[in-house]
Parts: sequence; structure tokens; C-alpha cells
Amino acid sequence: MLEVSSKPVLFVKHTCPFCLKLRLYLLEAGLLDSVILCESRTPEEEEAMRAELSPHLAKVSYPTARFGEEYMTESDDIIARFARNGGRPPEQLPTYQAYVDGPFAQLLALHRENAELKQQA
Ligand SMILES: N[C@@H](CCC(=O)N[C@@H](CS)C(=O)NCC(=O)O)C(=O)O
Repeated sequence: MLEVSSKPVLFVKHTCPFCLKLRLYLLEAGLLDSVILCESRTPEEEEAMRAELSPHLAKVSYPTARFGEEYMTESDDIIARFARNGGRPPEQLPTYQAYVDGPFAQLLALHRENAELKQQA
């Protein structure tokens, strides 16, 4: 288990599109060095991460950020917090914005469509 650190800790799943959005923001804002990235790449690592997070969260979700003893699970809220604390406004980051408006928006739309089709089936 990680010690409580002065740097925020980000818990991410390797393939998660919400996690990539957060990572892109931090990369383009030049903030990657100011966080500790804890990434799961295998089912075993994901299980260990879930076991670490579940006592602190009503529902485990990725990405999760830990600021001291505080946990946050909404990617947009986490990005807004970094932006407020001296980071760059996300609207001013062209690569981040291209991901959010392009592949990320398409994934969300496909996910919604899939959920609707499943309900109708
Ligand atoms: N509203 C959340 C949604 C995040 C989300 O749905 N993440 C997925 C992973 S891509 C998740 O945590 N699913 C539940 C799980 O993996 O247990 C956000 O924007 O951060």
C-alpha cells in the first residue's frame, strides 16, 4: 500500500478513456511530475487497486485521485481542481481538447447508443 504522500496520487486503469483524458490534461499542462501515477495494467493489478480503494469509496471508479486523505472520482472535477490550483485551463490545451471533442465524445456516444439498444432488446 502507498504511504500518504504530499503529491496527489492518481489511480488509473490502463485502458480507461476517462483516465486517458485526465492523463492528457496533466501531460499537456506540464503537471505529470507533480502527481504519483498508480496504474493497473492486468486483472491482478486491477484487483489489488480495487482492494486498496474500496474502503474509501462508496463505489470504485476510475480515475480516482487522492489529495491527502480526500478522494475524488469524477475526472472533470479532478481536472478542474488541478486547473484551479495553478494548472492551465483545459479549454486552452489543444491536444486535450481534440481528444475530448473527438475520440472521447465518440466513445461516450457509442456507449450511450449501446446501452439504449440493450434496453430495447
Ligand atoms: N463520471 C466518471 C466516469 C468514469 C467511469 O465510468 N470509469 C469507468 C472506467 S472507464 C469505471 O470506473 N468503471 C467501473 C469500474 O471499472 O469498476 C468520470 O468522469 O470520471
